[in-house]
Amino acid sequence: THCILLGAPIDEGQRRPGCLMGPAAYRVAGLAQTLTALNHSVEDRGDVIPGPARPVACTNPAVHHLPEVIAWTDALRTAVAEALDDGLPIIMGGDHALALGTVAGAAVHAERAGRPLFVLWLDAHSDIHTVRTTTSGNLHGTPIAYALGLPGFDPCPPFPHPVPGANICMFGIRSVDPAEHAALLAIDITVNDMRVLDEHGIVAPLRAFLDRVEAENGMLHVSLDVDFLDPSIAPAVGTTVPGGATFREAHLVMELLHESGLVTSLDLVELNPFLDDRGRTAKLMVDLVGSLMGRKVFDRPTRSF
Ligand code: DIR
Ligand code: MN
Ligand code: MN
Ligand code: MN
Repeated sequence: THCILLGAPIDEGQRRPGCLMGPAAYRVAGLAQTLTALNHSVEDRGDVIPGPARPVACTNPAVHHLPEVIAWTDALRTAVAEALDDGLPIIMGGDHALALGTVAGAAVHAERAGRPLFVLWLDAHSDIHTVRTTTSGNLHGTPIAYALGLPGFDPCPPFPHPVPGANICMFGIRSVDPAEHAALLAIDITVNDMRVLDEHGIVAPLRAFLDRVEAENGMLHVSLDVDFLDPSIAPAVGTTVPGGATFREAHLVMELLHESGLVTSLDLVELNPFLDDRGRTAKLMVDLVGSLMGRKVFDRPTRSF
């Protein structure tokens, strides 16, 4: 696979400074070297540069940095849609507000390719606020609602080709705000919260989703938020929530994704290197990408017991 690294040092979608160091941390942690060692070609296109932030009217006084986030959205939509022509874009964030642009870029490309777009959201949070409903004002909590084409994004460029709720699947969810709860109930979206994973494990629900992507010849955008992982293994994130995915659960997700061969683009979001413990979270994220791109303990045929 030709892997295209895109840095997205966006920090404005939340309030704790540090995510802008994410792309540098992934480079230091050896993301490119990890991919090269797995026999992939790697092209680091450097950091995406947003255009100027232009003032916009916004009726929700809690919202902050909307002009900056819109500038990032425009720049990332174009960069991801273009990168998809050439290979597998891996977007090194940056906070989760970058997904307003990356999912839009994937949607642009999918429409051109005449294929449906599916989204796998690996996160503690459902990120389904609109610019109107967010009470924190942190736009990293909004990309799912934007991708669905929900109303409430008036100041933003319209989402190019909205993703049907049925094409979105979430894993790891354990923190949902009241307005998000209402939105999730109103939409046909698959929410595999931590309770589902406790009860059924990760394999059956993930295979069910991947089977649908394959049956429809879909493109698959994966958005991996660091807080999907349990804070005990991934401390470098501003919004830790206890009870997250374990080390093996996370690797298993990636291994199943690799076997499916379906992933067409990937976000790595919310890493805050300032909060890390000797780079362990950055290294874990790089290792998860390794599993997603084919690293395994044994390269063996299926019979193992
Ligand atoms: C919360 C937190 N739902 C908000 N969202 C986060 O501010 O809207 N998403 N941290 O990753
Ligand atoms: Mn700022
Ligand atoms: Mn998120
Ligand atoms: Mn999150």
